[in-house]
Amino acid sequence: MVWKPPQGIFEPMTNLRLIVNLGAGVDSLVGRDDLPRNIPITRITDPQMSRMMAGYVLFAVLRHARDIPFFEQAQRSGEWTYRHPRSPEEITVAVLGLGQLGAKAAHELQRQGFRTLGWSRSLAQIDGVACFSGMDTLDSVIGQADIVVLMLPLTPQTKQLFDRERLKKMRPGAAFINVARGSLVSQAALTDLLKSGHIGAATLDVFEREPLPVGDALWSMPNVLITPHLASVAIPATSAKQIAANILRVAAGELPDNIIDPLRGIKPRQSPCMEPQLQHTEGATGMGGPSP
Ligand code: OXD
Repeated sequence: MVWKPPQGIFEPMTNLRLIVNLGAGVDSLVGRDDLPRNIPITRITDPQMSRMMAGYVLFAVLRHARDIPFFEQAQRSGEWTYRHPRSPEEITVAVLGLGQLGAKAAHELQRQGFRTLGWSRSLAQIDGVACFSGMDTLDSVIGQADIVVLMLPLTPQTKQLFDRERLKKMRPGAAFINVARGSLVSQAALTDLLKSGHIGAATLDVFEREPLPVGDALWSMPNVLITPHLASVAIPATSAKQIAANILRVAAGELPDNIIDPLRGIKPRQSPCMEPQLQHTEGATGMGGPSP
């Protein structure tokens, strides 16, 4: 069972039958050249992790949507300042990445009444969510959103996908939430755009370097909330059952569940919120990575 295993660790393990990634993100395994051949690699995907992630995303979106940072600031100055609440229908939230975690978060957001857009490499279908796919739609999805939520997997194709140019496509004053991976984003550009106010606020759970170094400008920015990579974590009680079931499958000569392809990432599969007839647009996006 591994989480960010060091290079070469598997070489002496000649009896290895199964590798379990102790988390949902498989970016530390994809594309490595030291993985044993023909040994299945699985990841943890349990509904409680999706629920925990959806809870964090809902909190972060509601925090921005209900102007909570404004009231926190007003309280610090001892001011009773009224700002009329907006209704969720007036607020557009874009969820980028509609894998198991992203689909659940998008589903919860639309249930709250937000105008919810979803974007993923392969076209998804989620009730009440306007779904888009393909690189040619990404900037327009970002440009419509008051709140952008990043939930994409990190792959060679998505690394730094949110560079300065793309971040500038966000609506002036929009909020940015990243619960996926820091390296999807140019942190320097994000910091500059938060300073200039082009990006109005951010909730960041992940960073290019973790822990976020002492003295990083993001720490002291009043429009940034930082949490230490805990939006969702593997839950031992439920993960252990999933791992045990996979060990039994392998022992019985069967293939385990939740296999990932170490060359591509997560194997395309349906998310619980998606309809059976997924329309795959593979190739059209120019992204060869896993189904986000
Ligand atoms: C994960 C994570 O990928 O915690 O599970 O980031």
